[in-house]
Amino acid sequence: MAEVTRLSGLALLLACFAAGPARAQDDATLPQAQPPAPSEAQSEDAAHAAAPEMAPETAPSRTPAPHDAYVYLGWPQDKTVIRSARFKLWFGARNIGVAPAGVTTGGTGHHHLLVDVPLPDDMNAPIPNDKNHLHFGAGQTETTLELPPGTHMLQLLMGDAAHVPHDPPLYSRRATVLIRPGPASQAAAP
Ligand SMILES: [Cu+2]
Repeated sequence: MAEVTRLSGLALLLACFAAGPARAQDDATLPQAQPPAPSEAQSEDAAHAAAPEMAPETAPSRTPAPHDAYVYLGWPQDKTVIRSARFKLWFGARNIGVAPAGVTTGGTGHHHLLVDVPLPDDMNAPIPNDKNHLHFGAGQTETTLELPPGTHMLQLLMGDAAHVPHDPPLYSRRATVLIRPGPASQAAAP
């Protein structure tokens, strides 16, 4: 009996020895940092758990394209030689409504003309707005363009209220045109 008590007393002493310095060290390295740490870790876990859910949610938030919708460049068509630096284009859409930017009515969008650039890599992002990506945010279906002589690529890409391509994206075939102003248009230019 006395033997058992001595043994358990020794075990208790050893346990205190082992726990004592360790706790002291914890206190030294993490002064008062331990109570907030678990809650921080918890909220971080929550953020991590939410992140994978949010990512797929962002992608499908793209406006669905009506399954039979398409856009097309009415003029100029592929391989057209244009005798004027300044020319009028017209374009159209079928089975999807053309609406000004900002209109969130389903089954609508507005045209964008890509000039000398490929389709955007990221179809989840708004279409850039620069001299190579022209927005027709008022719902226009024609425009007048002026391009330097030479070969140019034209392609339409529809965007939703927020200028993001539909899902799947609606774009026309790419038209390669040659701008070769004739003597008449050169003479007419001021
Ligand atoms: Cu736009």
